[in-house]
This record gives sequence, C-alpha cells and structure tokens, in this order.
Amino acid sequence: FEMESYLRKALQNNEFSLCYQPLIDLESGKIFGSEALLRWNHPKLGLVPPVKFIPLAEETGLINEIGKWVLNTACMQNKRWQSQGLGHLTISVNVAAQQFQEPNFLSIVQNALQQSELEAKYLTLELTESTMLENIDYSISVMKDLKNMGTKVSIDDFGTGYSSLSYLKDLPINTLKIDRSFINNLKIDTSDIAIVKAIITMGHGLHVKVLAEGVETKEQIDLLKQLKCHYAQGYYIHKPLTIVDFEKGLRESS
Ligand code: G
Ligand code: G
Ligand code: MN
Ligand code: NA
Repeated sequence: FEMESYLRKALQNNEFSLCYQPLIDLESGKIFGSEALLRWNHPKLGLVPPVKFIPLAEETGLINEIGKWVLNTACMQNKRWQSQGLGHLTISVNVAAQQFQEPNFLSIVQNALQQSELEAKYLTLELTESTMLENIDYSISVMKDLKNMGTKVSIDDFGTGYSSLSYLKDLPINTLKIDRSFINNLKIDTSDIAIVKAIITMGHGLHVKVLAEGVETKEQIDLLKQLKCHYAQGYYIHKPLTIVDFEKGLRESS
C-alpha cells in the first residue's frame, strides 16, 4: 500500500512539520504554553491528516522514530521562544502508547531535553488513559521516573477511557485535559455541564490542573471560567498555528 511506503520516507524527506496550538490560562486570558501537533505534507498526497497517518505509524512501528522527532523538534522550538524573550512557555507533546512503552523512552525524553537545553519543568507529556492503563504498574513506575526527571504529565482526552478513577490518586499527574466531546456542546442545560463540573471539582480536590479542550464559543469560555476551570484550548481561542502565527499570537496576548 503506497501510503505506508511514503510514510517510511517522510522523516528523511523532511515532510513533517509541527503546528503549535496555544494553551491559555482562563483567569488571566494569557497564553502560557502550546501543544505541538504533527503535520505531514507529502508531495503527491498533499496534507495528510493525523487521524489517517498516526494509526498507520502505530501499526508499522514507525511511530517511535516519528515521535522522537516530534519530541526533539518541539523542545528545540520551545527553547528558541524562551531564548528570544517570548516568555517561559510550556510545550506539550503527545506520546503514543508504543512510545511510552519503549524500554528507552526515558532516555529519549532526557536526550530531547539535553539537546535543546530546555528545562524539564517546561515539558509536558500528554498520555491517554488507555496508554497508562495498558500496564498500570509499569506506567506508575515510568511516570514516577518522569516526575523525578522534572517533566509534567497530562492525561489527554480525559473522560473517554474505560478507566476507574482510582488510578488518579496513585499516579503523578499534573493536568487533566477534558476531552473535547464534553466541551463542544457545552451549554447550561446539558448533561455535559454536570460532567465537566465534576471533573473540575475533582481536579481542585486532587490538586491537579484542569484544561478544557475544544473550546469553540464565547459561551463555553464564560461557563468554564465560572466553573473555575484553570486552562483552555480550542478553535475559539486559537487554531493550531505555524511558528510565525504563534509568535504573532503571543505578542497580541501579552
Ligand atoms: O489537529 P489534530 O488533527 O492535529 O490531531 C489529531 C490527532 O492526532 C489527535 O488525537 C492528536 O492527539 C494526534 N496527534 C497530533 N500530533 C501528534 C503527535 O505528534 N504524536 C501522536 N502520537 N499523536 C499526535
Ligand atoms: O487528541 P488530541 O487532544 O491531542 O487532539 C488535538 C486535536 O484537537 C487536534 O486535531 C486539533 O486540531 C483539534 N482541536 C483543537 N481545538 C479544537 C476545537 O476547538 N474543536 C475541534 N473540533 N477540534 C479541535
Ligand atoms: Mn493532545
Ligand atoms: Na488532546
């Protein structure tokens, strides 16, 4: 199948790039960091959406090499922004299950930090519940090592996994990212608001930050502020941006 053979050559042919979607602090309204999002632009296929090629990268095992490139590139770019005086932003990087389970995952993270000279506390690794729960004891030990290294961990797409909540008290987690399916249709009289409220309350109780993904309207932002949600991300605030547009957004936000 041709997409697979193209994907195998994408790294060496420099066809990947990253977009950066701003993350804002709801109280101040300011950008405090970004999530790096992978883009693949192939000369024949054009822009291939991640929902098409990430699963293929996972099936073929290419995700480990690609993920390493994402980690290195994102850390370098974030360090560059810091050095340019654009603020001490955080950078969030999505980590696929296979990457997290790689025996040398910790040294890959360490290496990205060393190469970029980015301080560990500015790097957040985004894991999904299913990634962590595939092997909970192993996950706990890796996450503790990451914490000792100084990096942060977010649970991505929170609320959509099949997990029990009990792991939340055992795992060193910094942020819960409420899945956008709960935020997209968020209005006052919906069951979504009950769920969102419960997650935010739980976050406060566990001393974990809560970020709402997929914010698409002013009404949603206002509700999230009322509910004391810490952070937000979404098209209403900013789309995933190129480096140039992200820098523009930063200047406007400060
Ligand atoms: O905007 P968006 O289309 O970028 O992303 C679609 C999906 O692809 C999301 O679930 C997102 O988490 C995932 N994704 C984006 N970039 C990366 C990446 O660098 N690594 C992994 N593993 N997933 C990513
Ligand atoms: O799974 P993950 O949360 O990493 O997904 C990030 C994805 O969410 C990216 O594809 C990004 O483009 C998308 N995204 C970001 N903001 C919004 C939004 O406000 N609405 C929708 N529908 N998707 C969004
Ligand atoms: Mn994510
Ligand atoms: Na997400």
